[in-house]
Amino acid sequence: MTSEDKDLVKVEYDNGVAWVSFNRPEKRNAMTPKLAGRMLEVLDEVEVREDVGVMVLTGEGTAFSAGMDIKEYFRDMKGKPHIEEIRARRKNWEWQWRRLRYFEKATIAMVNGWCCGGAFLPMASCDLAIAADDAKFVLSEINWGILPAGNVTKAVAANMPARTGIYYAMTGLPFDGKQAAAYGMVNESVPLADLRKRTRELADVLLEKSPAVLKSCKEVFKRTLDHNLGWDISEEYLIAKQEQLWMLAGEERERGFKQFLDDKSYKPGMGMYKRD
Ligand code: ACO
Ligand code: V55
Repeated sequence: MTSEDKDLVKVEYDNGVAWVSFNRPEKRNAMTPKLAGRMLEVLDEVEVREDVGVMVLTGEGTAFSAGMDIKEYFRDMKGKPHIEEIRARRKNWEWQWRRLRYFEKATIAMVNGWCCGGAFLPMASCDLAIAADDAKFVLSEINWGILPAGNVTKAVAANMPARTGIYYAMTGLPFDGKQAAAYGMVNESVPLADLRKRTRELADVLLEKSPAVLKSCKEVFKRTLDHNLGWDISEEYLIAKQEQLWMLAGEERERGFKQFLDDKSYKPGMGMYKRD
């Protein structure tokens, strides 16, 4: 990987947070096969860092991401062996949902501007999302003659009301950050000038938690959702994960018991116990 390829994604570490930015602002952070390769490396790097508890995914410039690069992923693939196209797509999906969806750290998508088509996937794979009020979301696939494929349709159906999702998939009309928050596609929207500060505040809430408990919390949430577990299997699964977590990180709840029941130094309903 050349240093130029490395620059396609920017990574900054700051007090427990890894700020990961798509860094192709002149192309509105359209995602290329090289960018996908770089993202896989970055995810591997961030996931094992002990000093990171939260990863924020965002974009440099005026876009979060303009989706898949229409030239490199679509037009230039014409005439190439089908297997090459399949491999390129697989690498794209790999980081965007197989890898990102169950990432070991907490993840926040910080949607600073345009979020088009294929960019819905990494956005929706993050655990939480905050948008700028005037960020623009658009399922633009229909506007150039393809489907919101590669699981984009699934990401939309899972994160907004069905009537709303199908409306935007069929019309290719844009909606802004405020609307995205009202539909539940993102947790909240704030003025662009406050976006980074607000994201930092949310990251700090997550950083107070036990990393082992937080990791399991997102994992069980997503697995019960993704596999549409029935009540019985879901109960068995959650009990099993709970017991596994107690074996691995049982001291966490002991600390909580003590501070609440003995020391009376905190109330679980009003915030976190002291971890150190
Ligand atoms: N693929 C390839 N190139 C792109 C993409 C893209 N998805 N998005 C932007 N670019 C390029 C433009 O061609 C332009 O290149 P140039 O400077 O060499 O001419 C450069 O990025 C800047 O783009 P502009 O269109 O000039 O930026 P503007 O801010 O005016 O508009 C917008 C931003 C609305 C996002 C526009 O670029 C756009 O519509 N992009 C395509 C969005 C899209 O449909 N993406 C694919 C979704 S489908 C999928 O992901 C599978
Ligand atoms: C799309 C997305 C894909 C793909 C083909 O959103 C089309 C359109 C994320 O992968 O492989």
